[in-house]
Amino acid sequence: MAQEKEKAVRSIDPAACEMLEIAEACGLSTAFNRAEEVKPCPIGQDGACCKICSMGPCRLVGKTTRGVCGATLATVAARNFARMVAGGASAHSDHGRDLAFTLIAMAKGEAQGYEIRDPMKLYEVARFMDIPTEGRELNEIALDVGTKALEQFGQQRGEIIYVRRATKKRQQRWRELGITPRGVDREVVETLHRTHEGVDLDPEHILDHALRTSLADGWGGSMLATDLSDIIFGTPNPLQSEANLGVLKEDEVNIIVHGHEPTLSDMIVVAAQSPDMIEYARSKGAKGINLAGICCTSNEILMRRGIPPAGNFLHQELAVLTGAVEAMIVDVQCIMQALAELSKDFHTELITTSPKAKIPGAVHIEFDEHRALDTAKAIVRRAIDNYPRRGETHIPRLRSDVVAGFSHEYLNYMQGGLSRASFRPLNDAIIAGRVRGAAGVVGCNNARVTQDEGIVNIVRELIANDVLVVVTGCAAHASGKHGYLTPEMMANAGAGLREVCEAVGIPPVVHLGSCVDNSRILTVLTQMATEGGLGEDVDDLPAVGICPEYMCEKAIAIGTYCVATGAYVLFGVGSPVKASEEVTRLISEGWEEKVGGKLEFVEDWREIVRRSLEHIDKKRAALGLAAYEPGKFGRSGDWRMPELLELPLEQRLEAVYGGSR
Ligand code: MSK
Repeated sequence: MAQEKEKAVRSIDPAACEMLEIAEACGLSTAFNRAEEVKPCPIGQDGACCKICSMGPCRLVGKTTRGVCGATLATVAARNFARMVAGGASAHSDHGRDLAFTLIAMAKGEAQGYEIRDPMKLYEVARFMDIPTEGRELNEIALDVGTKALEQFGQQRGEIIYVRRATKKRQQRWRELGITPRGVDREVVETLHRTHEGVDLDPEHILDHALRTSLADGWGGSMLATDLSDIIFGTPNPLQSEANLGVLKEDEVNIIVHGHEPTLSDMIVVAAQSPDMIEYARSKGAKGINLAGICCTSNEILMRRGIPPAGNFLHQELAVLTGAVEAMIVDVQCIMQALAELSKDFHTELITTSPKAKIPGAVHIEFDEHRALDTAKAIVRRAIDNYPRRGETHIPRLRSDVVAGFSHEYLNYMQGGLSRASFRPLNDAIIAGRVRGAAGVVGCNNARVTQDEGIVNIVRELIANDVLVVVTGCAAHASGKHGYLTPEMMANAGAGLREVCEAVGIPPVVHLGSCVDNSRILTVLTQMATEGGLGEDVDDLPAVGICPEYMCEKAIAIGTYCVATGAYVLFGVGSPVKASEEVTRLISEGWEEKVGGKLEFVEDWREIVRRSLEHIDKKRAALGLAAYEPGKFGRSGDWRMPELLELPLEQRLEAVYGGSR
C-alpha cells in the first residue's frame, strides 16, 4: 500500500527535517520513525481482515476466500469501508452537534463571552430553514436555528434539510437511489447495524448505505458545523498570516491549539489578547503571548482571526520538540497519544479540554461553553506560569506568508461585488478555456508517505496546467508552509489561470478552511453547476477532488460524500479495499453509474495529476467546450506580474486585494 520510505524522504518540509534531526540526536521518538518501526499489517491494510465477531479475526488471504460465517472478501471489504465512513461522519457530525448546543446556549445568554459575529449569515441560514426572521430579536432567531440544527441529528424520517441546497437533479437522483439521508445519527447507527455480523451481506447494498451515511455528513453534520461556526465566529474573509514552526517565538509564551473545534480556541484567542493576561505574561519575563495552531483548530482560527498555523498533522510532535511551547491545548480528533509521553521530556504542558477526550499523562481542564472565557483564561494563565520552566529551545527559522480564509460567500463577492455576486466570471473563464477546470486538494498527512510531497507536487502541477485549486485541512497547511497560499504564486500558474486570478483578485490556490469546511466545496460546486454553461449538475463539471496523503476515517467520509455529490475523487497513499477487486470496481465504475462520481486510490502523485487532467478534459469535451490550449490566454494581465513581484508582500496584497482585505 504505502511506499517504503528512506529517512531522507520523511518530509519535504525543511523545518520538519530540521526537527527530525534534533529528535534523532536526542533519541526521541516521533510518528516518522515509528512508521518505519511499526510495519502495517498487510491484511488489514488492504481490507481483507474481518474482526466484527469473536469467531475471527478472519484473514481472507491466499486460499481462504471466506470467513468462518461464510462472509466473502467483497462483503468484508465493503463492511470495513462502510465502517470507516461511519466513523468519519460521526466525528464531523458530533462537531456540528456541539456547535448547535453552543448556539442555543448563546441565544439563551448562557454562553459566556460568545456573540453572534455574523448576523447576515444567521438570517441566511434561518431563511433556508424556514425560520421566521421579521421583527424578531437575533437571539430568538438563533435559538430556533440552533434547535432546528439539532433536530437534523436525531431526525428519523424525511430528508435532512440541507439536501435542498443540492441541484434539483442531484436531489432527484438521491431520491431515486434511496440514499437521501434522513437524519445524521440514524444513518450512522444503521451503518453500524448493517455491518454487524450477519446483517447486510451484499457488498453493493452495504456501499449504497455508505453513500447515504456520507451524505449525512457532507450535507448534514459538516455543513451545519460550517454554517453555525460562521454565525458564531464570523464568516471568513481573506487575511494575511504566516505558516510553519518558525511562527513560534523565542521571547513570548507560546500556546498551541490543536484539534478541530473552534469553540474553545476562539475564546483562547480572546483570553491571550486580553491586557490582563499580557501583563501577567510580562510579569513572568515574557514579551507577550504568542498563539499558533496545528491541524484544523488552526484552520478555524487562522481564517477568522489570522492566528498562524505552526503546521499540519505531522508537525504536532515537532512543535513540542522545539522546547518553546508552554502549553499544547487539544480538543478532539487527530491528536497523537504520543504527545503526552513526548511532553514529559520538555516543559510543555499537554492540556485536554473536551469532555469526550482524555489522554493518560495529560492535564485535563474541561471546557464548558457556559463559562468559556473563565476556562480560557485559566488555561492561558497556566501556560504563562509554565514559561519560567522553559529550557533550551530550537525553533526552525522557517515560515511562509499565507493569505487564507476564503469562504464561498467571499468568493461570490469577489466575482461581482455586493450587487452582482455570482460564480459567472469563473464559469465564463472555464467555458473560454482560460481556466481548464477546478480541483479541491484536501486531507491529512500520513507518516507512511513523505510529508507534504504528494500535496505540494499535485497543487504545483495543477495550477501550472491552469486548474484553479481550493485547499482545506492539512493540505491547506502544507500549501501554506510551502508558499502556495500567496498572490505571488500566480507566477507559477498557467497564463490563463494567472490572468483570471489577477482580474478577480484571488491566488491560484485558495484556502477554503478546515475539514468540516469541505462542505464549502459542495456549495461552490453546486453553485458552479447551477450558474449555467457548465451542465446541470456537479458530475458535469470539469472538476476533481484529491486527497493525496489521507490518514483517517474522516477523509474517507469526505471522499465518499464528494463522490455521492458527483465528483471524481482520487486518494493517494493506498486503497483500504485493495484486496477486493469487486469492491474496488463498485466504488469506481459502480458508483460512477449510480451517482456520476467515482472513487479511486492511486499511490503515485504523477498518476493522480494525469488522471485529474484527463478527467477535466473529458468533461470539457462532454460539455462541448473548446479543447484546453495552454498559452492561448494570459497576455492581457501579464504586464502587472513583474511589477507586482518586485513589491514587498504588504504592497502586493494591497495591489491585488485593495481595500477588501
Ligand atoms: S486535521 S482529519 S489530519 S486533514 Fe482536519 Fe488534518 Fe486530516 Fe486531521
